[in-house]
Amino acid sequence: MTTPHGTAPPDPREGGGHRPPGGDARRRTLPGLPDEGRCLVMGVVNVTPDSFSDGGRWFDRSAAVRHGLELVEQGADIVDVGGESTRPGAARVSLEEELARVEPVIRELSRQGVTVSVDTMRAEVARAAVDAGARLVNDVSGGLADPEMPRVVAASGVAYVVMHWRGHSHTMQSRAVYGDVVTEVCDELAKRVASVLAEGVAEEQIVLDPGLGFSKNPEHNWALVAATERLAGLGRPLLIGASRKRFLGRLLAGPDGAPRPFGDSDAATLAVTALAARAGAWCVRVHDVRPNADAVRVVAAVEGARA
Ligand code: PMM
Repeated sequence: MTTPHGTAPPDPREGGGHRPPGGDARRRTLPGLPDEGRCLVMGVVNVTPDSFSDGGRWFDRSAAVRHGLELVEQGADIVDVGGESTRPGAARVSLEEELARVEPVIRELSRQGVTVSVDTMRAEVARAAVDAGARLVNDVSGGLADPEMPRVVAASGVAYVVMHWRGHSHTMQSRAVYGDVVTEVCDELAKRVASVLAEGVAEEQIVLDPGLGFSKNPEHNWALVAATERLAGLGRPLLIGASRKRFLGRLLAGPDGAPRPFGDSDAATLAVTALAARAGAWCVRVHDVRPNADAVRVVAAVEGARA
């Protein structure tokens, strides 16, 4: 597979990230990542036995690589490889186990020209992943879980997702307490950004993510989805991860109140994707890539026609 993005990421401190002339700051190009002039699609490969919706399916290394390639064929711009489940209540895996799960998959996908991100909270995994070819570090803890993370990201020069996070899986739901969830998430993200900048991460590396489902109840998630435009208006690229999350399954509960199973909420994910793309999100993180890749193209066509 070939890619126009096969070169090493430029050093963002040398101006690698830029705003397209007359373009939208929310959609600006990030160092080493594609710029398609529309909301990007990040396909998920969880190399875990126990993730939210696809745990166990891609646990085998070659199955994970095959799945990553399949997602690119279906229209993924980025493939996000993770080795640790973040579902509520999940136990942490050891560093060695996480490394063994993700490093070979990232190396092989990168070798085949795929733009890969690594979903990890560990600096050492991020470092190995970047060495193996990853172009983005997707840290759901926004640098809180591992104090070394911002320095490793700064030295690597790759893009960095700072997600809103209040604690590890075993405690996160007890921390879903907010007065005004949107304002609090914005404020907490701003603090994280200030902190990682102070550690040497460059402005142009940073992507924000409200962390749907992480220390949030359904009403918090819906308030954040409703506020996508405000979040995108913070002036940084915005990533939205709604795919197959519990709040979608709860919305679609049957008459008996039983939430829809994870794999059966893909149409609801698609609706969030279209809304997020329209509201200026930089990228959506999804499991079922093809329909979401279609949806972001529809939104881009409508925006193009309006312009
Ligand atoms: N959600 C999950 C894992 N990683 N990363 C980002 N940036 N944003 C998210 O919302 C996010 C994430 C959990 O979902 P999964 O277990 O279905 O992959």
